[in-house]
Amino acid sequence: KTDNQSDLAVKPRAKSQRPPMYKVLMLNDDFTPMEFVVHVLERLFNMTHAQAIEIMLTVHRKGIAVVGVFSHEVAETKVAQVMELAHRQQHPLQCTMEKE
Ligand code: NFA
Repeated sequence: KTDNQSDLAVKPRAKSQRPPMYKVLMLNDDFTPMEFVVHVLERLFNMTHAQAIEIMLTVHRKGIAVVGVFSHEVAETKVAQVMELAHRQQHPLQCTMEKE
């Protein structure tokens, strides 16, 4: 018997698909203090002080940088937490997310 006509036709295996991941991006502005951005990166993105300074300076120089890649739910939470902290201190810091 050939495969296609057999009684036990084999279904194509569903491709194992990983959930889509989302980049969290931080944007530069002229007003948010550098040390506040460093604090946010340490506090919410579990970076060391050295890593946080490096990423903050990348945002400062290039205008934008990826600060982490997460599931949709975690990325949304991180963005909301950054915006909340910034707003509470009246800093205009902006954070957004985009599908990888
Ligand atoms: N550009 C800001 C300043 O010179 C620092 C900054 C870095 C702001 C990264 C936002 C993001 N004080």
